[in-house]
Amino acid sequence: MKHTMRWYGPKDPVSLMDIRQAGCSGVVTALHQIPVGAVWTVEAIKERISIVEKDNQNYSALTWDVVESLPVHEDIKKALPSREKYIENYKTSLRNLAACGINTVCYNFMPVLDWTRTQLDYQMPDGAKALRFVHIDFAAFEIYILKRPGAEKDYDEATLAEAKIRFETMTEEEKSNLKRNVMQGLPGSDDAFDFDTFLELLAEYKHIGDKELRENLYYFMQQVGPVATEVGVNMCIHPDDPPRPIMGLPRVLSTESDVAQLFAAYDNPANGLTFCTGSFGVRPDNNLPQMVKRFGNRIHFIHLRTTKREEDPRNFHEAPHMAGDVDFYPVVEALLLEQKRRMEAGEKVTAIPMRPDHGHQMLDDLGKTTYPGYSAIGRLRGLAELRGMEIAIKRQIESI
Ligand code: DNO
Repeated sequence: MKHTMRWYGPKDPVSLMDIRQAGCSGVVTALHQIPVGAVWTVEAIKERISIVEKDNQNYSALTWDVVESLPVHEDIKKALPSREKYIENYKTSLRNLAACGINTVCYNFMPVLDWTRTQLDYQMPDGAKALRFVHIDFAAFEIYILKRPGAEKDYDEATLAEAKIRFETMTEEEKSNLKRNVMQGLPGSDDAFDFDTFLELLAEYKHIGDKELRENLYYFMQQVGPVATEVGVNMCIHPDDPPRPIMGLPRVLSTESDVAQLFAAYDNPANGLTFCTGSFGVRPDNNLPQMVKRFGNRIHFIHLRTTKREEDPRNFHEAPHMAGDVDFYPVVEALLLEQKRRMEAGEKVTAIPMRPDHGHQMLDDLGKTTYPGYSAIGRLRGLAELRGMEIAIKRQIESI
């Protein structure tokens, strides 16, 4: 695999040198400064490439391997008439990226929110901090803090009763932390992001159910897919996180069958997958090694991370990479066998870019402010463990 790390750009407290010294040969980044829906110009892309490559003469080389993400405008997800303009812009960005030699583009199709957690500093037994999702806290948030109309309808009696008690016993500080944590998953969120705007965004999905969102995703892929194919860009959708509907919003990329349906809607390798073990792995009904075997040639990017379901299995926290619900051995083995297949078939990309996804906040990073899940040392630990496993399995495959 090609080892990479996410880099949020020049403002990221984790430097390119940190990423290099973690043992990576590439980064995954995005032009976060460009508003969603606007074209990524060749000039802006080239500028970022030159920043990534600036120390390549003096140190081991880093390359920009994957765009994570080229975000999809909400109007496309909602199938508004203005989607045509945003789809055209998306195509232009794909052409521009290809012209600059960047051929792997990650995106997601989650309405309004991206990833969602209720706690960003869950203390692990060793004192490190992890991201966590607590079902009752989330219910308490949307019913009593956000006050989403109709939220109660999404919960059973027992959950509603528990959420009520939870809210009533929460301190003001806990309430404001919960609000801040959930809102972190909103692209571009900040303290100024008010609930009224948020509720309006949610309400705009009132008439969009599972079926409609699927149609809108497939339409998007059918439109941009031919351009991606023509210019040699592999698109790779990121699964929903958590992989189930939340806040009354449909989610259409959570399971093996969701992936299969999307692939059938535009049957071409350019319509591919970001295989995120952390997101898919939250559901016990997702068989990860089986998914790798089935979708192998469509996996263009890999996120390796695991969560641990808690006593209440609707809750999960992000576990150490080798100690969660994902059994990495068969997953990594299946991925390496896919690479072997590509090599033998003489395909262009034989080392699939992977990044250790998220990591605990630990050691020196406990005192620093970093992007939630993206501190340096926790990811370095995850990468080191995964790399060891990869080397061992590779040896084993070669010796067969
Ligand atoms: C979370 C990430 C996601 C991912 C997007 C891709 O840490 O994995 O935010 O980047 O969903 O579009």
